[in-house]
Amino acid sequence: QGATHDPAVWDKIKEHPCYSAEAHHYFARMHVAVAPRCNIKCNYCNRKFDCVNESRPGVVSKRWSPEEAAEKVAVVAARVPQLSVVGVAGPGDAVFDARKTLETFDLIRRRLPDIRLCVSTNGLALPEQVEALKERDVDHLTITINYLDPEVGAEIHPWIVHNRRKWVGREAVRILHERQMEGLERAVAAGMLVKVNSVLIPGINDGAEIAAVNQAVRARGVFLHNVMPLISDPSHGTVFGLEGRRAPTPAELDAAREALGGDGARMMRHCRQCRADAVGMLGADLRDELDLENAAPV
Ligand code: CLF
Ligand code: SF4
Repeated sequence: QGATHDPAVWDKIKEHPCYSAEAHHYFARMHVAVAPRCNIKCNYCNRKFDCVNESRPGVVSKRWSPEEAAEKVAVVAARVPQLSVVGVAGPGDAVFDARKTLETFDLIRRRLPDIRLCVSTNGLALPEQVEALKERDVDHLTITINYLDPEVGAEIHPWIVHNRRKWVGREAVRILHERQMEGLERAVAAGMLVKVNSVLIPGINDGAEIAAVNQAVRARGVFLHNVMPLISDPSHGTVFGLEGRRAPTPAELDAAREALGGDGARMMRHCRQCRADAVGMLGADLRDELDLENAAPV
């Protein structure tokens, strides 16, 4: 757990409920679903719903404009003293839809200069946006990385849109992989604490592949690796290109995390696979209680 002894790093994680298992008992995050568009296809994602970079599939998040989002964040900050982090995690890709994400952050910063900002992305559009995110003091960045081997990748991501062109198959996943690694390297070089989420899909990327991902991202200075289970309930809409794939059992998930984290490397184990509009402590959503749609402005 080396780097947590660094006071500057500790300062950045001590109030972040995802980056510190301890902090999730005391601090809350709020997601604002301002980024509806996405530039890749994940076979576990139903595009009508939310990005599962961070979110439970099969739920439709409340989408806001940047202005609405900033207003709602101010309302929550006034009513939820534990609020320490605001993140954009969809419902599409927060970095592909960078204009909206950055505008939202600028508006939030004017009202809440001390809040921590967090972003989740598939990484395809990341290399060019690292600087703009860093300029806004985004210290926490999550990239979803599910494969290194293009054979494996092609089973998970059938196509991408890059440079105004659609790419399919191995060519698509080769580009996505290169961009994810470049984005990760640039973000680490910019001083961000980068977390990698990997969706564990039995029979596709479990075993050697997930271990290879873990090695590759650790070699590039990732702060935390979060291996999350595929959610394969058909009612959640995740079956499309992964027809017949089941979620890992809790024992399989534990074993995969154990195999990667055995030498003390940082593994996240308390992820709740939040919705793109989640508000509150992890696992205890306050959306209904706060009734944000009808809340008076602050
Ligand atoms: Fe949100 Fe993600 Fe930031 Fe956390 S969630 S953008 S890092 S503030 Fe956290 Fe939720 Fe797991 Fe994400 S528990 S899904 S890891
Ligand atoms: Fe869906 Fe997110 Fe994948 Fe885009 S990156 S296809 S929104 S899971």
